[in-house]
Parts: sequence; C-alpha cells; structure tokens
Amino acid sequence: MKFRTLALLLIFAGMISCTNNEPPRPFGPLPSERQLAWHELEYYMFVHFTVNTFTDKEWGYGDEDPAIFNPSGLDCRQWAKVARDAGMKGIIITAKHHDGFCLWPSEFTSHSVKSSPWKDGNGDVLKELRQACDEYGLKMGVYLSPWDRNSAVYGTPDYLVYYRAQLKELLTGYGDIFEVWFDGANGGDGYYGGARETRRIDNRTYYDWTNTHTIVRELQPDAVMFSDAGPDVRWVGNERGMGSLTNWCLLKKDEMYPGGDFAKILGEGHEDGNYWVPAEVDVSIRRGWFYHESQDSLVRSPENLLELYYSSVGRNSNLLLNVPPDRRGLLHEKDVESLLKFRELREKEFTIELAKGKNATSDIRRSRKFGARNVTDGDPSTFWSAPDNVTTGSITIDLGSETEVNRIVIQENIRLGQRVQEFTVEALEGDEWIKIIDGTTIGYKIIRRFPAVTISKIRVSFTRALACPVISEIGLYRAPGE
Ligand code: FUL
Repeated sequence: MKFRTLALLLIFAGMISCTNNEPPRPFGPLPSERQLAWHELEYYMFVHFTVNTFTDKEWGYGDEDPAIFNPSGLDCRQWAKVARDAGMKGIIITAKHHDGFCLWPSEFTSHSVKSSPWKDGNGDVLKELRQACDEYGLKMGVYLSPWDRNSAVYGTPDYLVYYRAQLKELLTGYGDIFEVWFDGANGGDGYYGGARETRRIDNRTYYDWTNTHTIVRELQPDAVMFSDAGPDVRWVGNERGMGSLTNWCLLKKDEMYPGGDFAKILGEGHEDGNYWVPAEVDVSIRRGWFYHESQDSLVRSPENLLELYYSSVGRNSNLLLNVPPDRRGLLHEKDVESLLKFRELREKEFTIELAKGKNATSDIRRSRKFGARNVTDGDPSTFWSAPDNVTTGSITIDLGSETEVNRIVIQENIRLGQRVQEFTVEALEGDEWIKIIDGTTIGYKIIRRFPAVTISKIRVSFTRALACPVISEIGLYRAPGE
C-alpha cells in the first residue's frame, strides 16, 4: 500500500512539474510570422508623391498631363538616408494614387513616368527607391490605389484585370516587398478615360479582394497587407496619429471591408475578434499627404512627433509617418530637420533602462522557468507567466535603491496571443504603495508616461485577463522633464 501511494505521489508530482515547465497553450488568434516581423518594425516612412506634387492638389482628377511630372532633382537616396537616420525601418511609396499616374513604367498604361519628361520618359521611381532602400538597409512597401480616376474601365470587371496586372508588376519587379497598402477611399467622380462622370462601386463586392490577396500571398509570401479591414494590418480609424488606449490586435474582419464605416471599431479592435489584425497609425508630417509649398511653415515639430510616437508605438500600434517629397523630388529641409531632432528627443527619452537586470519577483508564477526575472532580462523571447486558469498576478521589480522613474514599457509575449484586459502600476514610496497608472490592453508593446516618482520598488499587477498573463518585458526609464 505504502509503495503504491508513494508511486502515485511521484507520478502526480511529475505531472505537475511537467505541466509547469511547459509554456501556456496559445490563446485565441495568433500573429503569423510575417505579422510578428511587422510588429518589430514599429516606425517607417510613407511617401506620397505623384502628379499632385506638381498640381498642388491632394486628389488628382485623373486628367493630369503626365508632362507635369518633372522633378528637378529626384533622389531616392536622400529619402532613404533621412529615413535611416531618423530611425525608421522602411519606406512605403504611393506607386499609384487615386489619379492613376504610375511612378513606374507600367506595361498596361501610358499614364506613367514613361510619358513624362523626367529622364526623357526612361525613369522608374520604384527602381530607384529599391536601390536606395537596399543601400540604406530599409524595407520597401507599395501603395497601389484601388480607386483609379484615370482608367477608362474603372467600375467594370476589366478594371480588376488591369489592377491585378499592375499589382503583379510591382510584386515581381522590385525585390522583397514588406507591406502592400490597399486604400479604402473612393470619391466617385473622375476623368475615367474622358468620360468625366461619377462612378459608384459597391465596396463590399466590386474589388473581389479575396482573389487579389491570393496574388500577394503567392508572389510575396512575407508581405503583410494593409486595409481598413486587414487581412494582416488594419487602419487605426483616423489620420490624426491617434492609436487607441484600449487596442486589441484582434478583429472580426469578416464583418468588415475596405471603405466601410468602421472608424470607431478599428481603433480598439475586437476583444473577441477571431483574427490577428493589428493597427497601423498613418499620419502626415504636414497637413496634407502631398507636398504643398504653402505648408512649409506647418511641418510638425520634433516635440509634436514625439507625441505621435507615444500615441502610436506607445499604444500597441506601428507608426507610418508620411513625409512628402517636394517638386525637386527631395524631402524638404524643414521636414528633415524635424525628423532628425525627433530621433534625438526619442533617444533621450529612453537612454537608460533602469529595470534591466534588476531583481523581479511575483506573487504567483507558473514555475521557476517562467519566473518574474524574465521580464527584466532584456530578452523578449523569455517571459513570466501565471499558471493555467489563473488570470491575475503581480510582478514587483526591486530597483535596489531610490530611483527616479517616469516611463514604463510593458510587452506581452504575443506569440501566445493577446491576453491582458486590465493592469495597474504602483510604486513603493517610503513604506506606501501608491498607484501611478492603470490601463487596459497591452499587446506587442505599450509605453506610458507619468510624472516622475522617486521609488525603490515598482509593482505591476495584471488584474483582468482572458487567459493566464504572459509578459515578456517590463522596462523603466527616466526621461528628461517632469
Ligand atoms: C487616404 C487617401 O485618400 C489619401 O489621399 C492618402 O493616400 C491617405 C493615406 O489615405 O484614404
């Protein structure tokens, strides 16, 4: 009898330790490898450039004479150098905007650089950008406007054949593409090969997105696709640079379509969404998306860009910052200055990681292997986790001595899903735990600011979660100022 009890006990103990040394099972929809790579980019450049740059418009009608496209000193290497020096990871270019003019010599239309005086019609902006991105170690993405106000066949099934043929050119002729941007805008009226009329399409059905998506998957399997409703990356629902404080990477995307009226939902996503579709914040450094000389005095300041950073990257979103080249084909000096100063400001915010390597403990943990020390080890692949079915837990970081702190960064291990619904951060000031901030979702990363406190310990409590919390990193910083 005794022997049997002992054997059972050993088996039971073995089962427990075995379970506890296993990571939690993934919960809910998960990011794909291409989405995981996209999350890590965080910040990259949007480039709006076309005939509008020369007509001083935001939306071209489609009847622009290609002869007006004639940048005097176009230099994609300047764009790429600025992007690299600004700390950006890639560039997405408007290969074709709503006016239909193509920045590459498409075989399927003459409404392109081919018909412009720039380089005697032998130029190719996409090719130059590819070379520049390679030189400066940047990724490249393309925006191909589904709405085409130049095309005579827009609104008929033939347009889809044209659109897809152009997409294939972009996906086969210019190396690896990291993101394909499908815009949802459609204003109806246009030149349409001379018809000059209004053409309405049904956003839900006309573009037959499923078959277009298949082309991207086949030709560029690592590229993410952006639109209002994904499939891989979603619009954040505004162009003001505002990510949502509550931001689920999850979305019921089957209920949505590009160009629909979903702005409010897109900010927060769906807590019970059935796909992983994280938010991207697209915003311009100027009032317009295209360059207008009249806006030279309206370039966002470095301080304003830092605000955008906190309201995008700081809220579990990527930041796609538009910097429009001018008529020379260069990023304007004012924009460049702002971007580079913004980088300096940003670096000063995050100079010293105060929690790194510091002792961290938790009130509960899955096992030693998934202990709290993993959140201060600087390695995002290791993590702290609570046991299965336990949806709360607190991590305390001991800074060793009284330290001034005013920024916190928290990351979930999103490979296992997004879980946290609510958290609080408290600090030990003297003998008292004082609440500094509370919040809702976390996801890939959040960064929160608070007035500087002098503390020896900080406690982060996950107070509500969809499944046992899985936290990969907690960082603390002392940024300049309050
Ligand atoms: C919008 C477009 O209409 C704007 O011109 C711009 O390209 C912006 C990024 O998306 O839908």
